[in-house]
Amino acid sequence: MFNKKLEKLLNEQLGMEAQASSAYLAIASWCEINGLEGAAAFFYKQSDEERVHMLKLFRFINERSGHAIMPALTKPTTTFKNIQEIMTLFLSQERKVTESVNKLVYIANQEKDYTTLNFLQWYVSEQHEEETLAKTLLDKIKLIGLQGSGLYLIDKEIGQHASASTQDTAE
Ligand code: OFO
Repeated sequence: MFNKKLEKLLNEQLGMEAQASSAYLAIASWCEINGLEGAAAFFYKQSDEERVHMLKLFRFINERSGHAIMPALTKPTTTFKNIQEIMTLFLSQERKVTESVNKLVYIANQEKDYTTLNFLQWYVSEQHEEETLAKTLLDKIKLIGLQGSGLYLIDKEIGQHASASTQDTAE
């Protein structure tokens, strides 16, 4: 019998992944219409990845004889000041998700649900990767600045990570 407390929390996690996918899609669209090709490619990709993370949770919950439920999503932010604001949002969004994953790990351990604990390890390392990437990109924006050709260089740099992070969507 699948632990009801964990089923509920995993469903909430699934909602967070869906919300992140929607938020990154809105960011990608804004970047695209504002000439930020690299950032648009990056966030379209991030959005796809979050959807994959959501689907993994769907499948896992149902495999454990629970019921995965798609929640209602809130409308994401659709306009932004600049790429620095976007990257700051990206980092804080990822930190929120990490916190939630950590809470899940703690409870899975407490409940002695070792299958869920094992399943969550993938999310733990994924969050570490994403947070590191968000922080690196934000640091680069601060270092290079958005003046003159800075914005062009930043956009190019971010775009390079769109083709580098293929790990999740390939699964
Ligand atoms: Fe789902 O990987 Fe970050 O949020």
